[in-house]
Amino acid sequence: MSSEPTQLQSSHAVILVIDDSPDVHRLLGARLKSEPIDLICAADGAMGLRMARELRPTVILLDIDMPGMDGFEVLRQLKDDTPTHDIPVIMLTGMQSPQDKVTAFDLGAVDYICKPFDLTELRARVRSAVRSSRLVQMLAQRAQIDGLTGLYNRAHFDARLKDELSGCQRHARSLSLAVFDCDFFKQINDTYGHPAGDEVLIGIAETLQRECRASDIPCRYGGEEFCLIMPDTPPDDAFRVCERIRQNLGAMVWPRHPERSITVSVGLVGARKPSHELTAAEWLETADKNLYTAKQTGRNRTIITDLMSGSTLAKAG
Ligand code: GH3
Ligand code: MG
Ligand code: MG
Repeated sequence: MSSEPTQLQSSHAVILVIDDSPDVHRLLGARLKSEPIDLICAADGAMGLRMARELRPTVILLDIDMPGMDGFEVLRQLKDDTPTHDIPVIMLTGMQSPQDKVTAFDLGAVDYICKPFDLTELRARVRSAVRSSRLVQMLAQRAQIDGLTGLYNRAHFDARLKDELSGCQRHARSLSLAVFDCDFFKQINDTYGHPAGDEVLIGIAETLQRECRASDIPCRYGGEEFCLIMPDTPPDDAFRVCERIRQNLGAMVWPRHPERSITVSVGLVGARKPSHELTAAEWLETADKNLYTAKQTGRNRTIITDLMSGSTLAKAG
């Protein structure tokens, strides 16, 4: 999840053709030349699967009848693999057998095109598959975004923390994780109303985004709790980031309640070289424990655990 799919960087749709016939590659290239697409070709199933995983094309055109691994087997593997599962696949079939079409649909193909290709039909079917692919992609992205603050939501956080932790463990790179919780937030809602509370949440999200690095991942965990994943950041650097965020928030004047400032408590955990022994859930648990200690010892402070030295340190504002 750390690298974004290629298609997000290009306005052109990327179409991957998997077909053993070079003539078909040439023919499709010529027929689809006028479309706003980039066409890439694979000559067999194994190469096609590799390219699909690496390039995440918008749509795949897949020949059924290929020597070695046939199109049905390729389709099965595409649908079994998370990175390629949602890519729409159009089957290319030379045969008129209804059973092949039924099998293809059962395995998860969205459409089929019969050879020899009818030009207008081919373009219409490719365009329609590109449209549905973009829709699925947009919905998948939205499902990971918090509606109020625009930050990543908890679903994204859970998957992303696991991902970043295993990457940092594998490459012996530092990692830190912070949990922020707004102090006495319920009082803001109760005293100034829910919209004022919402504005505070948006303000916290904006501060997190502004004060962290582009490679950091701020998320809304839920309610008035936020998480910040900081890859390649040792705990002492992460501590400085958290303190800067905490102090900036504490100094902000809020238009709806200029007389009432906002503070946050922070639980932080980090390691220069994350060990393979601790899971993402255990990292979060440690950060949460530190947050609890921050609340118990007066709020508006950061409590940090350095997993290498095993030390817990409290700093108050
Ligand atoms: P503490 O200092 O111990 O963290 O106290 P607190 O009042 O911040 O914590 P508590 O968990 O008691 O209250 C959290 C409140 O956050 C309760 C809930 O109604 C409110 N809340 C959760 N989500 C939203 C939201 O999206 N908008 C607003 N305005 N309030 C929310
Ligand atoms: Mg809370
Ligand atoms: Mg709170």
